[in-house]
Amino acid sequence: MADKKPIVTHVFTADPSAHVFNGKLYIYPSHDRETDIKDNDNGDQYDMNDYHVFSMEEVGGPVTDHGVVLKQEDIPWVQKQLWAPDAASKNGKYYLFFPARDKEGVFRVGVAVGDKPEGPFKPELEPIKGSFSIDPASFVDDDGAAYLYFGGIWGGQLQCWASGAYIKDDYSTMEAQEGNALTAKVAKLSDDMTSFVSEVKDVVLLDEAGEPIKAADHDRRFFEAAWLHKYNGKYYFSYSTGDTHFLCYAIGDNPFGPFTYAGRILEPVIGWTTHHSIAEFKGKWYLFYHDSSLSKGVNHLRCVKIREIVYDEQGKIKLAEDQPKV
Ligand code: FUB
Repeated sequence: MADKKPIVTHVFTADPSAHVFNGKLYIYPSHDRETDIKDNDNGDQYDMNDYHVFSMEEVGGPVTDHGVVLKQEDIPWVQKQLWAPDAASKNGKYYLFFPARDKEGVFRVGVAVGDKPEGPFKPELEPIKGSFSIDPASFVDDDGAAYLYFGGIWGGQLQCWASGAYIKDDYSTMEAQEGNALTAKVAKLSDDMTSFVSEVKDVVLLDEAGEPIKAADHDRRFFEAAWLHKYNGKYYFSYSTGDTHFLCYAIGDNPFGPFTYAGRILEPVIGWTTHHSIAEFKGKWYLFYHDSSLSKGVNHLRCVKIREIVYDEQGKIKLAEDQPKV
């Protein structure tokens, strides 16, 4: 696979959520920073404390860094770890969704509101009621209905909510060991995008036989980094497999799923984590992802990159560079 250049090199960036607003491409990434915290399975080394927004007129063209648009010290409920964000627009407002640990150390999802895609964003004083775990990804359907996908196992604490209520654990068991895999979650958002108006539902991933993906199937089970996009009337749920380092996707007929496993989008990259988004811009589709090449392999110092993707006749996703040139 051809190497790609980071979109920016003056700061470390990760977990890119891409959206097109007013004809421009905006990227909402995590802002990685240096730390002395040693790597662990809990992800303590991902100790980020603010967000920047980036925009561009063309893929491959100059990138504007809009600077700090939200910072930890301005969010009253947050203790630490501003992880992977996403953004959405509705009714002329812009919303930045973000996960962070609250004062008790429990990951929740917050939302901050702005008047422009590039922020700044003013945080709500409390996290979204009923939210938990990490990696929020919003999806606004053609009918205006909006949904929030979220969840992540291991350090993302999804396993702590397996009973429906938070059970603090010692992280000795990071995920289900047998039976069906833990699932990502989805809830419908209110018209003002700041609360849930449905119950939190499971995002069920099925295998080719129509059976739920199993916990032992680490090549295909959901780990973190949910993303939802629509192509040709179908709903594509994509995600990271974490410890096997793949980006995979599954296809469904509505935003709540179920989704049937359809394949891999990206093989492992340099660095432990893998996290992405997919968006259409100026008639082409792109995969936004990160690796740790800019830091020469430091897991928590990552850089955002972009690759073009295409869909085959069956709606399967392929990297454009892997396709024969015609
Ligand atoms: O950036 C911190 C965490 O690493 C994200 O929330 C995960 O998706 C992984 O990329």
